[in-house]
Amino acid sequence: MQKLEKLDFTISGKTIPPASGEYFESYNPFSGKPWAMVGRGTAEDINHAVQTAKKAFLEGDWPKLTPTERGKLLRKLGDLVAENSERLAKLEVQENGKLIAEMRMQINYLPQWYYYFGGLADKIEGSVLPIDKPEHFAYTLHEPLGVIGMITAWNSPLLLLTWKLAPALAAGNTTVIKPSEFTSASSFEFVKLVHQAGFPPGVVNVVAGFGSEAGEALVTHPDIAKIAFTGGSETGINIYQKAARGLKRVSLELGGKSPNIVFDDCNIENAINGAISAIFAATGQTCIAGSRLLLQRSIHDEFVEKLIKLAKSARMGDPMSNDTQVGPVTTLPQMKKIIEYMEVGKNEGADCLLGGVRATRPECGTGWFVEPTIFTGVNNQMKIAQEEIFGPVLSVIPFDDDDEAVEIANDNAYGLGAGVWTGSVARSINIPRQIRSGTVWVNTYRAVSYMAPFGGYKKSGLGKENGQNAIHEYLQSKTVWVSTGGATQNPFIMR
Ligand code: TXE
Repeated sequence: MQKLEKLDFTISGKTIPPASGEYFESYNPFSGKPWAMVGRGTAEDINHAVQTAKKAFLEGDWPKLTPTERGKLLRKLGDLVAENSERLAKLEVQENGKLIAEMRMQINYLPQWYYYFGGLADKIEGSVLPIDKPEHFAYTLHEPLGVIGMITAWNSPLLLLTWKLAPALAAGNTTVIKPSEFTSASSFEFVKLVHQAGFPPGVVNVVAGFGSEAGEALVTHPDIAKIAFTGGSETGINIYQKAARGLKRVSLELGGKSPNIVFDDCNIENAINGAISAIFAATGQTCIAGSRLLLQRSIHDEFVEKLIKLAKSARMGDPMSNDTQVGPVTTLPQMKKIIEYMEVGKNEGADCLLGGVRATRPECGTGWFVEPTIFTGVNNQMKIAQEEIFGPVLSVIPFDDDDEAVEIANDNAYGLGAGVWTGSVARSINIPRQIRSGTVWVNTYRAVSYMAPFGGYKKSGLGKENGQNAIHEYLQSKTVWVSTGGATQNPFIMR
């Protein structure tokens, strides 16, 4: 058997093998076969990386840089990501099986985060307080937190990392990154660009490994100031509890069960395109997947018929091919989870009008594919309407009027995204106000930007990524008091 390439950690700018000497396999979801061996990080490797990042935070070149100089480094990093985008996109497809067209677009967009937060680095201003105490001068400073642990998921490894890293570095922190055990390779390649851009060694470190080993070691390490996490809600809650013991800050970008609400006054063709891309793009493996399609009863049957016709036309196959429209599922456990939910839906009494099984089309080969699936007759209390499946499985739920649409939309533990399709100006303003989720799209879906705050309500998370305020997720404020009065007074006389 051909020997697989070994992927090691980056600590202090150097390539470091795992302390245990152990590696695990990384799989290509299209072939279902391993293609590389990834270092299995343990508490020892995490401690090494955290100590390195702590040193880089406290001494050396990094804390001496002015915010303007940090901004320049970030912009240089953005340029390097742009120059290397094709290579990084292909590497991600090899590990997460998402379409090359999508990953190319995603990686080509990443430099904007480095430019935006690079530009913001020297615009963070404290304030002079119009203080009420005579003979005192008081002002505030915004200071970095220290070493940030970043734990990412497998669906969009470098995008999820960039949303954390760009503001954290702009704010002056240092980092230890623990990518998903399913998709470590692109983070290793990316960190080489960080050093090529001129960031001092130790500012950005990467240690791979499993959640219960390397991940937990990072969350519980006493020198970590904050954990920035994207992943499943149960893991997020577990991290939140563990971080609480060390009084660490957290930002958590978790799952979703987003409602996509279609009113009968909308442009039907637009809404059909929107509904399809909301659930089948990225094979449904996005936190913002529009997995609950709420259809006004008057257009239900016509809409479903057209929806199925379009969904049926999706070409499945090699995600590296520009012709493919639906790729494989990223991981074997995820594929099994999706198939289980398909069975749950059938047993709950929903009507499976499309798919509902593993895909065995010849073009899917030995890959981990499931058929795009549409359930109708779904009641919002069913498991397939309440729980995050994270796959191409759509639950169609009928409603009669605006109040009922809002009630169904909000009747869920999650609150990440929501879609509203309508031709009415009043609805386009009134319905988003009533939806309890962090983002609402009107007559569009899935749009994100470096300048638009993103994050969940309810069980979808804590904190916001993107937009100017995201930098404050990585800063803390200090108040400085200065006496201008000369002599101090008798401490036993209160003023
Ligand atoms: O995620 P995990 P999994 C959802 C989706 C999916 C489910 C499970 O529903 O089916 O989560 O996916 C690290 N301490 N999302 O199991 O476990 C882990 O190593 C510290 C939604 O892959 O949350 C990886 O780096 N870290 C989501 C990261 O957490 C731990 C994207 C995410 O893995 C840890 C992905 C621990 N105890 C899945 N346990 C989204 N928001 O888009 C795991 N990890």
